[in-house]
Amino acid sequence: MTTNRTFTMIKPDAVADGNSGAILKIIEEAGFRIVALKKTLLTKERAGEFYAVHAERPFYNDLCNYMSSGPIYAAILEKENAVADFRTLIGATNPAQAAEGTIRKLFAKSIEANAVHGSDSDENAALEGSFYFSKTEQF
Ligand code: RTP
Ligand code: MG
Repeated sequence: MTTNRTFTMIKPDAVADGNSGAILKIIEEAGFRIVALKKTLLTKERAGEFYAVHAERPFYNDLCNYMSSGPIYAAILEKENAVADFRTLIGATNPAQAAEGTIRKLFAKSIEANAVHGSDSDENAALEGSFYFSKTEQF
């Protein structure tokens, strides 16, 4: 296994509920190193750009409204096998199906307001990280 990177967002529901610190603690305790971190507020247009891959899905408009409804944290994370291990740590998209102990099981409210994002491939992790961070913001 090689050390590589993934990208995450702590979504508006989790930030509004005051769960950001608890989620970052779980992430660090699972062995992920925080390479970059910022709190930001997406416009609906910018949320639409981030999720352009889902533009044809029925939930796209709701997702863009939700992701621009309040501040988020964006972060680049580093670990061996980062993409797959992070998706294991966060659990299934629908919290009703998320395994015990996963971040979504602990903090998600619904299939949409599901607390965190995790990249689904190395390629998307790099693209998503560069959506928020320049090279000089990644250490
Ligand atoms: P993410 O990209 O946020 O890590 O989540 P994921 O891979 O588990 O799920 P994905 O299929 O990529 O969907 C992206 C986000 O869209 C919202 N969603 N809503 N209402 C619905 O049926 C529905 N399905 C997905 C969720 O916020 C999901 O994380
Ligand atoms: Mg996804």
